[in-house]
Amino acid sequence: MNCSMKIICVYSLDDFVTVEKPLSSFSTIPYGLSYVSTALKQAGNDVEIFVATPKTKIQFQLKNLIEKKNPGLICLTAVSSQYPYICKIAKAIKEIDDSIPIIIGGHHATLNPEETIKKDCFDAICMGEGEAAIVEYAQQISENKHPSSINNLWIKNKTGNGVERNSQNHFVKDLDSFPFINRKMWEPWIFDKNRMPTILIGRGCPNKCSYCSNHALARISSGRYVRYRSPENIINEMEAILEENPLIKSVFFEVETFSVNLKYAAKFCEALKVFNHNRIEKIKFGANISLNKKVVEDEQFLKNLKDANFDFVNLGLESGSEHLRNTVLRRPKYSNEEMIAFCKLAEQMGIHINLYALLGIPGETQSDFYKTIECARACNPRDVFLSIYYPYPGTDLYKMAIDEGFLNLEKFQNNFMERKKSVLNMPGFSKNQIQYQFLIFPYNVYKGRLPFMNIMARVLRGYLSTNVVLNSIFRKIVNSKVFDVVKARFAPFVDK
Ligand code: B12
Ligand code: SF4
Repeated sequence: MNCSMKIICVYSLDDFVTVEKPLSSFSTIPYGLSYVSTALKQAGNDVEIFVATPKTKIQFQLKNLIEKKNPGLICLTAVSSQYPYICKIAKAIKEIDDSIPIIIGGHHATLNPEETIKKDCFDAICMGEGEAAIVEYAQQISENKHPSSINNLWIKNKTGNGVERNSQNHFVKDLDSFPFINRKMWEPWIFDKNRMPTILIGRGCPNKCSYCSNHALARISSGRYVRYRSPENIINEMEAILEENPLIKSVFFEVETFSVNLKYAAKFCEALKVFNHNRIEKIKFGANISLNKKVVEDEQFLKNLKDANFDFVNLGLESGSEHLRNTVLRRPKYSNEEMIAFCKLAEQMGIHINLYALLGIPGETQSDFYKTIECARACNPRDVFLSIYYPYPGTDLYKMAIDEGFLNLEKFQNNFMERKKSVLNMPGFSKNQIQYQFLIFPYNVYKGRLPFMNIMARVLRGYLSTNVVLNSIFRKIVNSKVFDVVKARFAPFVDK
């Protein structure tokens, strides 16, 4: 299929560096919109990316861009917390020129299609994977047709009064069949092009954690939901990235969890070992993993990671309360002892651990959270990424939060900087108590272990992350060259 149309793809984020260069590095580009824009470009379209932050003068900038580009189609994407802002952007576009069709895809539209299609500002929505659908949609528009009969799309009819709800395709079986994403398109929006890039190595997760969207996303289409690219295909993409930028020293492999298929993980590690073998400067790697009985019992797993030159893994502890973890969060099964032993072993082998932890879980009490502090402290990770629970519409825990009366839908707004403030009202754990625990968490985990200044820097970082403007100032400072010099000068005082 070959069509040629001018298309603008819009992404938005609130954790940004500057309005002009909002994305700190290539690790923050969204894969969904990248695959969609790459597919459109490959089909012969002229595609441009636009990235909006809460501080972008959207009306002014979009007007200029639309006048300059004269697009035939605008593509939007949104996770739930970005959705209100993306709606504002869509409305602004319609005010500038209401003849330009607007299509929205991504997690919010996929999981809340009825609510999304009702909005006047959208002409169509994409549920689930969008590569094939968007190319067909653009093709039909370029042929001056009113788009119709495209799987994975819900399309408003010409009068805007009815909706054509098309069927869902199976999940795409062979991820190697996609072209590598076009990173060049994002370059104008990237602050530091040399920092660790990420490569998406698969799609989907077999676990059914109640707070995560995966169990809901898995129901959208039929066919295999959890898929991986072949090691050869990923290494080819990595080589292309390194050729483009030889200064890169480490790569993060993005996938929900690298440890769900241990056979695949072993095969991939072996391929990475061979890849690094012939290099003078070895590339370091990182990935997300989750524990389960199989991972705990597989003595080879950490050794494979080490041999492949993995420098760190991000590991989900989430809660130190085994009761909350098993019954409310529905995490894969692991005990606190197993978690602690795994972290110790990884550190002994020279693989750093970063933990993910959750606070303000529906039904959680302060004493439950103390168990999280205790377990995180015993794991002694390099870093802990603490999030305050945020209810994503379409997930089982969102429903539970409403049923239990913890979430008042009338007052619930998708705020900027989600996961940094509690949106639940819980009798056993107030919003103020949750916020206080969020701030002093680094102190509780690292007291006596790290220098006081280092702990205070982490506390300050947590505080700044709760505010859009302060967070952006922080990002600007840490991404500046001056900061590197200051960091090197003060490293002996703040590091371990
Ligand atoms: C990698 C990842 C990231 C990366 C990359 C970001 C990104 N947006 O891709 C990083 C680390 C930067 C990140 C950040 C965040 N993430 Co994230 N992330 C993921 C993860 C693990 C994989 C996403 C992915 O790349 N999938 C593969 C791609 C190819 O699929 P896709 O994104 O679904 O895109 C396809 C379709 O949706 C569709 N599509 C998407 N957009 C469009 C647009 C059009 C026009 C069309 C036609 C189609 C279309 O076509 C795409 C290609 O097939 C998912 C978990 C998951 N299962 O999806 C969470 C997930 C998307 N993240 C989530 C969240 C909440 C966030 C953050 C808000 C976290 C935070 N507090 O900072 C930010 C938001 C960033 C932003 N501004 O959008 C949630 C979203 C929940 C929800 N229901 O809204 C998820 C689902 C995890 C969860 N908790 O459940 N994330
Ligand atoms: S293991 Fe992680 S990615 Fe998988 S369902 Fe649970 S929270 Fe989501």
